[in-house]
Amino acid sequence: MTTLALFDEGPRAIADGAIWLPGHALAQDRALLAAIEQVTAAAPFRHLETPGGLRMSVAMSNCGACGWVSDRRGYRYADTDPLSGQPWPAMPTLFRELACSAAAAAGYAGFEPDACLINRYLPGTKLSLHQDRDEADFSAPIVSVSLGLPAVFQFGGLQRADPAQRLPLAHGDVVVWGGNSRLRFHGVLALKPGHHPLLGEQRINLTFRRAR
Ligand code: MD3
Ligand code: FE
Repeated sequence: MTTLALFDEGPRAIADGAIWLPGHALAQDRALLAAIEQVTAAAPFRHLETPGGLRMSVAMSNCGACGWVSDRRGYRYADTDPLSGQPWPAMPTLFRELACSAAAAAGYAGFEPDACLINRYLPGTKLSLHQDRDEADFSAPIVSVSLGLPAVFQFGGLQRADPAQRLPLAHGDVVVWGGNSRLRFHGVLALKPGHHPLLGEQRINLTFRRAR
């Protein structure tokens, strides 16, 4: 007997090296949320300071062997949470398995994330156009998982001024960014207010990275 996959529409290439897996994380949404709550009980969401002294609009936490941090000294991956001085919480097995299965479905077999950045958006939160380039090896993709309120994701080219496309990202969507898309500029428009049945008034995004 086959199971009807009513929501998972299968992989779709949205750019060279970038694959959208609509609904790929839907079946695990409750378990993912429980794991996020466990991680953020130990490493709470916080608003990092940019090197220029601005408070980031997105609230962040991490799990895994290392985590992405920003402060007056710059952007980097750190083995410990600067708030606690302790190692980041371990990456839940469910997280790792989801990231590896999504990467494999997108053609990136063998992806082994060592960091998971957890971003929290409340209404009005935005993420300005940027590149993810603090990782050691750009041959590994980044896997992103969207949960909660929908957001409009923007992705441009390899130069900040390149024209940007918009992609609506819904609860349960996974996108794998590798190959020629790995260093694209990208960002998230201000989150619109709303209510999500499972997450309430927020969006949470997980990004799985091979940082080292
Ligand atoms: C395209 N997060 O954490 S996920 C980030 O929705 C980040 O929270 C956004 O950008 C969010 O750095 C976007 C999608 C994403 C993540 C990494 C990428 C798209 C990407 C790296 C390269 C190109
Ligand atoms: Fe990014």
